[in-house]
Amino acid sequence: MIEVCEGDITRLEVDAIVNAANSSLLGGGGVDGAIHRAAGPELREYNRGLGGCPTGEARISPGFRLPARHVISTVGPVWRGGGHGEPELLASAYRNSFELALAHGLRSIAFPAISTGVYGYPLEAATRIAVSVMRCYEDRFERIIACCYDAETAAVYRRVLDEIRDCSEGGE
Ligand code: AR6
Repeated sequence: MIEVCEGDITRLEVDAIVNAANSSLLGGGGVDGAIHRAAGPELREYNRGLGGCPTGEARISPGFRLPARHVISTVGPVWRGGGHGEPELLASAYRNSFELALAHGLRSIAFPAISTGVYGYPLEAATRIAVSVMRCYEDRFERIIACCYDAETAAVYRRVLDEIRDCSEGGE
């Protein structure tokens, strides 16, 4: 079951919220800033011990002051025109976040629209990759939430979820 929610990911009571982080894992703007503010300084302190995260990989932390039990930080690609491995790296960011959640026995997970803000990935293309990977994991989770911060993103997710109904691991 994949749900589209419109609003602030930091409010969700789920096993894990995914953070669209940068490779330092120490905080930034956008959803990353919101998650660090809501989790408290403990998240930054904890993440300092993780030693960063390469693009396409994921790391797990406790949720600290968040209603979510864990934060899974992943680093999406910066959009550089599409010919620099961006689709594969974005698919890996989603896939590695799901795999980490499964390895920790988590059953509910919420994602922001990774890379579509500061990192500039075109929304439609990014959503098609996100949904393609989500379809591969929907049977293994109770809840998968696409947490969209604005109405335009939510509308694109709803339409793409209608169009893409099967798993295609690499994106498409
Ligand atoms: N809840 C849900 N979604 C949100 C929230 C929120 N509270 N706030 C923003 N968004 P971005 P990126 C949406 O820029 O493109 C940071 O500085 C936002 O509207 O947060 O992966 C990091 O440190 C957009 O749809 O992430 C990195 O340096 C989506 O989240 C860099 O930005 C992603 O936008 C990562 O850039």
